[in-house]
Amino acid sequence: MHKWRTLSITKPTMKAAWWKEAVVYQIYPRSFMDSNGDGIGDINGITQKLDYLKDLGVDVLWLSPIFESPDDDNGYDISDYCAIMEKFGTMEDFDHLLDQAHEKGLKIILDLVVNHTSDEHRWFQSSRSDRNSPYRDFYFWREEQPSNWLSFFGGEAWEYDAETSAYYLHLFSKKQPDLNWENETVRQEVYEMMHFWLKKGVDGFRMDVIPMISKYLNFPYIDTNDFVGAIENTYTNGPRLHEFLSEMNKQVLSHYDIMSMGEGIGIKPEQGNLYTDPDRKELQMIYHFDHMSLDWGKGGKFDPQEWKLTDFKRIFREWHQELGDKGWITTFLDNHDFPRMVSRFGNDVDYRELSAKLLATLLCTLRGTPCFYQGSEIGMTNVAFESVDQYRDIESVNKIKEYEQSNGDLEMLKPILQKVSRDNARTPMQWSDEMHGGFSTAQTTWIDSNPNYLKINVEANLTTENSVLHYYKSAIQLRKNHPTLVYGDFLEYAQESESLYLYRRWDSNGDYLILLNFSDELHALPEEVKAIAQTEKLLGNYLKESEKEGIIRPWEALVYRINPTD
Ligand code: TEU
Ligand code: CA
Repeated sequence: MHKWRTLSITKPTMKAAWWKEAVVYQIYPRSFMDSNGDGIGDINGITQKLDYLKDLGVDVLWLSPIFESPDDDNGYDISDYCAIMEKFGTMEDFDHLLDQAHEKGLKIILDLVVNHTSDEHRWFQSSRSDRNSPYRDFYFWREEQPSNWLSFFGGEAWEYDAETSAYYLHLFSKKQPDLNWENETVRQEVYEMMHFWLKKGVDGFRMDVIPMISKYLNFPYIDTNDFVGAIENTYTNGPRLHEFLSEMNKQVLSHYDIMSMGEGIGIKPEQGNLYTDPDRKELQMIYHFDHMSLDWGKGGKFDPQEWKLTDFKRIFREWHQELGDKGWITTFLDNHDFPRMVSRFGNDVDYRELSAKLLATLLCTLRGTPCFYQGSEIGMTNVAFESVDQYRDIESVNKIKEYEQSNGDLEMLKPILQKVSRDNARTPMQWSDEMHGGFSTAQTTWIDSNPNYLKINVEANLTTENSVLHYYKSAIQLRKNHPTLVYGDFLEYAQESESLYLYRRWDSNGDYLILLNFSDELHALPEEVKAIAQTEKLLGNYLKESEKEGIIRPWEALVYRINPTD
């Protein structure tokens, strides 16, 4: 009966840290809350909602960029790192937000976007206008086009600039020239800017495309049919990357008790510890994309394929094994760059609430710091925009243009956009069933709301006992009350199942069993799991107990504590 108690209980070697125990909540400021009725979310809007966030139980708020920017890529193109975007408010508004957040025990981390700046940043302006400018070498200028690199947002990554008769590198849009980290002054400027925010009391950074800051200076040719391969093999993990990160740690990060969370694009499990092993003194954690990109086809993100649970499980298993008791990851299933998690990994039609709750259970019981994106806590879904004119994201807009120019049938593109566009996650937060979901009192907002706000909104969730929101609160509290769910070891059952994700988290403080059914069908639990006896149920997303024993219902999520046996 108790054969599964034979797990050898070892002493935990994983070091405890507040940022491992924390739950992160990402805010996309322009879509969170509009306080002044201009149709754009803003900083004061966030301040208004701090009590809501505190009540949800999250600890750290990651704000997508709030800095001055011409907004070519919604603020990921920064023209002044130390100024607030006018649309979002003022520096006083920000100081007030930080103050209020701290008063409530919430931390705030900012988006550090230093692989590139805006082309409207004064460094680039000077660099472009004068070949002898001290800023010339802040960017990559070449007389001849060095290679065939492609940009993430379509077209070539080397842009010819007529003003100065040379090519510059931009891995993202033309308005996002890549910074040359080989130049020591660039690095010093970045570190100084980081100190500016940290001295204000900011609690850390999420670091945008950080694996890309060191370039292979021969800019090797890529296989243009394999963009994912180009990212992994050529654009990321350049020769001086770890040198730069150690330097940043030494000069900046190590001076504060803060969170550092790298966007881990292009990082493979075997590289995870190079970034996050504490002994190496670089970053605390990264979030890898392996489970997010597994359905990108050869042509990249706009060529979606179905994902498989076995791949998903294998990825987390491999990361877990590779990191061991050293490095650490952030876990996430969506953010402002991806479709909504319930639409992608759950079933947003027949089992929206159950599957949203299941995904929350997953993130709150996996090893890694969970990072939730605004709106997931009420089960917000992808949006089916009827017209391509409703898209705002540069990635989608460029794709639409490309289609138009090649006489592609836009009707064919529509279902793809509805599935993969980043705007799926960028529609306004749904607070109530009022106009624009209570996000704004303006007639029109910068992007249309998802019409399902009539049904899916915070107010309705607050007043419904069994709502997704209330479940989130319980799942978050569960993680906080049981540190084994943070630090414990990880053991899987039925690895080959395409429907069931079944695992155990355990250490000398406790032993937990997590059962997740990622399918629309009822399944029998494997014998080895049924044999685990004497358990206490801590969390479940169905109201009633199942009448049959040993089965798990569609999208059912269960967390048990396995009682110690003698
Ligand atoms: O994203 C990095 C990135 O590579 C994304 O382009 C991602 O691959 C893509 O969104 C998937 O479709 C970061 C930011 O999160 C993103 O919003 C920015 O557009 C990008 O960097 C440039 O700063
Ligand atoms: Ca506003």
